[in-house]
Amino acid sequence: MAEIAARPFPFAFRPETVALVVIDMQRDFAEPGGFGESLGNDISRITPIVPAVKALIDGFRAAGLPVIHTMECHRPDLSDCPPAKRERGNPALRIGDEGPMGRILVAGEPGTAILPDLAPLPGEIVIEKPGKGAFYATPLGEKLQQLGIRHLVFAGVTTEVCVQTTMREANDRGYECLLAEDATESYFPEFKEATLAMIRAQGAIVGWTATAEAVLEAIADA
Ligand code: C5J
Repeated sequence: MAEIAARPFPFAFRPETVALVVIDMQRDFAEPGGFGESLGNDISRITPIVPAVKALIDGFRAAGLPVIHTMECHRPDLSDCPPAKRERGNPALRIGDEGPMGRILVAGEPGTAILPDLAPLPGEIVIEKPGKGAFYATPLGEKLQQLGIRHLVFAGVTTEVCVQTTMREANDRGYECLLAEDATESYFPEFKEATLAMIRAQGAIVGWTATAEAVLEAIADA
C-alpha cells in the first residue's frame, strides 16, 4: 500500500486502484458571463486553483493513472433539467438562456467547455452530468468498475456543491475518497473551509483531505 500524508490520518491506496476525478472546471463557473457569475458569485476565486489542478492532472498522467473529468451540463431541450433546478433563485441568466458564451450550461456550448489549460486528452473519460453529484444519471459508476478503481482523489469546483455531493455519493458506493485542499474552490471561502472540516471530521466520516503536493509525492513514489 502507498500512503498520502493526509488529514485526519494518512490515506492508504493501491496505485492500480486510484483515479483522479476533476469536477466541473468549466468556463461557465470561472469566466464572465457564465453560470457562476449569473448567480451573482465572485468568479475571480476560481482560476487561482488552475495551477494546482493542472499539476494533479499532469502527475496522474505521468504516473499512467486514470484522469476523469466531469462537466455539469444539460441537453439542448433541457429535458434533463428539472424546474426545481432551472427556476431556482433569481439569476441574471437561467440554464438554457443565451449568454455571451452561448447557452448557459448546455452541452456543446462554448461556456460549458473545460478550461483550456485543463482540457481532457483524447481517450480520457469525460462525464457529462445533469446533477450536482457525478454518479447521478451518468455512467461514472460503471466506468470506475470497469477500471477496477477503489480510491478517488478529487479536485475541482465548487467545493461544497458538486465536489462535496460527488464525494458523498462515492463514499456511499464504497470508494475511499480524498479531496485535494488547494485544488478545489468555492465562491464562499467559509463554505470551503467548513466542507473540508466536515469531510474529515469524526475519523474521516466522508473522506480525507491533503495538499496537491502531498498527493503528487505519493503517486510519484508509488
Ligand atoms: C454549482 C458546481 N455550483 N459545479 N455547480 O452549481 O458546483
